Amino acid sequence: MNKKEYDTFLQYLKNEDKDQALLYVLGLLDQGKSVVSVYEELLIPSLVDFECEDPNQELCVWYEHTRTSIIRTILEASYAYIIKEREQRVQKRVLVVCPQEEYHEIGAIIANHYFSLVGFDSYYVGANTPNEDILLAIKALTPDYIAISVTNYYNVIVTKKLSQQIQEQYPNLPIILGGQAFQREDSLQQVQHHFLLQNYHDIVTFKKEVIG
Ligand code: B12
Repeated sequence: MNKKEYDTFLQYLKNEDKDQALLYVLGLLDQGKSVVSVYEELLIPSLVDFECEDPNQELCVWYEHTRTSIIRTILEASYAYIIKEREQRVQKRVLVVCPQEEYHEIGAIIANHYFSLVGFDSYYVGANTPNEDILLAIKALTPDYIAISVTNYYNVIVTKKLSQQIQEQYPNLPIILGGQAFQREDSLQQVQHHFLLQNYHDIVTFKKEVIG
């Protein structure tokens, strides 16, 4: 990790300077820094290690929302570099979803980008997607895998139901789980699944396992 780059980026975020934060990251990508390095060294730590420095705690939610929104913009803007860096297509589709009530979507967007980067045709539906709509998306897109991203532990129950519905209606569709909620062993045991993937390295290993 390049500490100078991270400190510079963090300063832009602390100033809520969306334009400079975005231009800085695009500049690094133009200079040849890889998408994965940008995500792992700058974007992910800036959210995971977020600490509110304002003594007025009421304002912290606002700071958190603003930072998330800036990171989301940068993630979307980096997609052109994913197309450039993408490995040979593997002709397999992955559908990435956040279940009902799951508003945390940055992890899902990153997973979607990582699947694309290693050659999958990856589709992301959006945060807080009702189970019925996810089942319809499966019908429309006919994916080879479905990846469910869950951050909030309280959404494990709705995910358990979703996983059962998928198994009933699409018994041959492998289910991938990921996200902070599944760092807990008890959550993982509640939801039927075939794979647990949490980061870029896991996705690379998964590709080797299923594609060869
Ligand atoms: C930003 C944020 C929000 C934003 C999200 C905006 C958005 N558009 O996504 C908003 C403001 C909406 C929000 C709301 C809430 N939040 Co919040 N939020 C966060 C925060 C600060 C960052 C989350 C984030 O984006 N992290 C960065 C990403 C990159 O990390 P990640 O999600 O873990 O994803 C990584 C991996 O998990 C993995 N991954 C994730 N999914 C998948 C899927 C696959 C297939 C793969 C391969 C990998 C993968 O890849 C990513 C890269 O490594 C965290 C604090 C934290 N330390 O994480 C709290 C946090 C997640 N929130 C929390 C809470 C409690 C809430 C609220 C209930 C608060 C409230 N009272 O309103 C609501 C709940 C909303 C809901 N029902 O979902 C708690 C969750 C605790 C719990 N119960 O489990 C946390 C941990 C804060 C805390 N310490 O209490 N939040």
